[in-house]
Amino acid sequence: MKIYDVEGFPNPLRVRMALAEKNALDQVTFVPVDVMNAEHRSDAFLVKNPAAGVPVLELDDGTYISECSAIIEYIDHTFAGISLTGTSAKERAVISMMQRRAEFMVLDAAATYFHHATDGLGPDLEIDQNKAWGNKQAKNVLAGFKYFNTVLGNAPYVAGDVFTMADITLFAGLVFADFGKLTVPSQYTNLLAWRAKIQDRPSLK
Ligand SMILES: N[C@@H](CCC(=O)N[C@@H](CS)C(=O)NCC(=O)O)C(=O)O
Repeated sequence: MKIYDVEGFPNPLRVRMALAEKNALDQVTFVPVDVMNAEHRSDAFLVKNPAAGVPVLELDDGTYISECSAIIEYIDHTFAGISLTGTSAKERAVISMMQRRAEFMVLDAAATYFHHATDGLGPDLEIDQNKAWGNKQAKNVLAGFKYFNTVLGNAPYVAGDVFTMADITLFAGLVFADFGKLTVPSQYTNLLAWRAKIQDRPSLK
């Protein structure tokens, strides 16, 4: 299988982390996408992902799968190792809920702030910026930090007792927040301690 992505970007990091957690990085061929020159908006790439984003997984039968949560579902069910998406009905539902919260409350909000209220990827790519909308999302990111600081005061990981896809999404959200220079306030000690713990995982080395 192939993964079209850009090394070092927050969403591609999610999938690379999932593969690393499964010890499966060597099972995939990474194909770099020239996002800075808008390759992801070309007709050829839009066939792979109409949302014009990376990463995209291409299976050996030619199926394209985009959206990190869907790609990680595929990875989780394909490779052995720890479960990233849960096994029981309750685990799967809670992980899915918490990963979606991490996505919209932190990661997507930080991405929107970065693209709309900062220089983002530069003037050639950041067309139709809406600064007010971007700045509103920065407030949402701060609310997300507060929420997850509380969550992580009650449990060691985002979806409970074990590391899952929800932790991957929140971690990537903090990376995206860094891109936009949105720092986690120092009083959010649970969130900061969790971040240090995740940073220490072999999958991030
Ligand atoms: N919801 C998508 C987000 C994908 C996404 O936005 N990726 C970013 C890279 S971190 C991208 O391709 N950005 C290109 C752009 O903003 O033009 C996912 O889960 O994969």
